[in-house]
Amino acid sequence: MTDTDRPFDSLALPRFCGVATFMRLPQAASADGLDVAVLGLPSDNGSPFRTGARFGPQAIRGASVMLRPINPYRGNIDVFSALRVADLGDAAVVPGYMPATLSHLEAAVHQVVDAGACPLLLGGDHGVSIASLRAIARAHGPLALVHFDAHSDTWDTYFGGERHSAGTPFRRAVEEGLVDPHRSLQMGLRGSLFTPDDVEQSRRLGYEVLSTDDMLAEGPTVLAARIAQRVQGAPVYLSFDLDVVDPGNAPGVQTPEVGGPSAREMMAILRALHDLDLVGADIVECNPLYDGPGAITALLGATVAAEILAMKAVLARRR
Ligand SMILES: [Mn+2]
Repeated sequence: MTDTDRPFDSLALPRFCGVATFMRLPQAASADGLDVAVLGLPSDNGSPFRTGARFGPQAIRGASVMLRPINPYRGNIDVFSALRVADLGDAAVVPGYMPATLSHLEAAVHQVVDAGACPLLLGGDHGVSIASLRAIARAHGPLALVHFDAHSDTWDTYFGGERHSAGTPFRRAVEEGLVDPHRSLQMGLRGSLFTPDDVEQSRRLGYEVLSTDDMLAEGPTVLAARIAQRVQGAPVYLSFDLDVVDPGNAPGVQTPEVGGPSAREMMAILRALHDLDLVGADIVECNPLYDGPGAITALLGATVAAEILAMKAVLARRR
């Protein structure tokens, strides 16, 4: 690993200088030789409510210049001496055209997987996840989904039969055999429902479902053990919808839901996760048009992404 593989040192060059890549990492044109490739999926074609997540990847990158390379919650690991990571920029999208956008996103993620790198994806609304799951499952087979979200996103159709939106990816993923629901969990659900059946529809698909109250009552350590037991060592796709966090700490999302975990509680849960065989992850629904002062949702998204990198770094160091 050379200095040019590492992020800019913010003790040498101030954070506000230069082009804002994720965590000030080098920018790369392809994922060749990388362990993890950061890729933006700037589509909000799938947003039934507040659009603007198309600006999420750049907002997360802008906030991520704050983050430093050492993770003290995982044995002071130097993430970028354990992993070769670069920022590939954004996938192409076709604003207003969902099928074309999903094809472009899938192709972009597939290029990353094909190069042998793990995609770390910055959304975009949650509708992007079906594209990345298609690309990643093609290489790894059915994935164990570890999904944090205030909503299940397992509805069937929207607006007279539309099958792809931010509210449908995890039903489509089961139908298409991309995730194994019996090794998957959805965590953090809360809030009002369209029908009394909204949560049961996920369980009928085979998912294990935990409400926000269940998740917080269990606590990080017990929850982490439950997740490890559920995924049974299968390749994991972690999908993190920022609306799982309370809108007080994450206002910049499409569909805020009152009464969620604080940023502190959520980070404690993520920091308790170890040893997951992560083959892909997304952080979605960052919408800077509705964000609070200080871009707090974007900063949370960046911090979640950095924690996922650190989790992978620990595994890579051990191998
Ligand atoms: Mn979602």
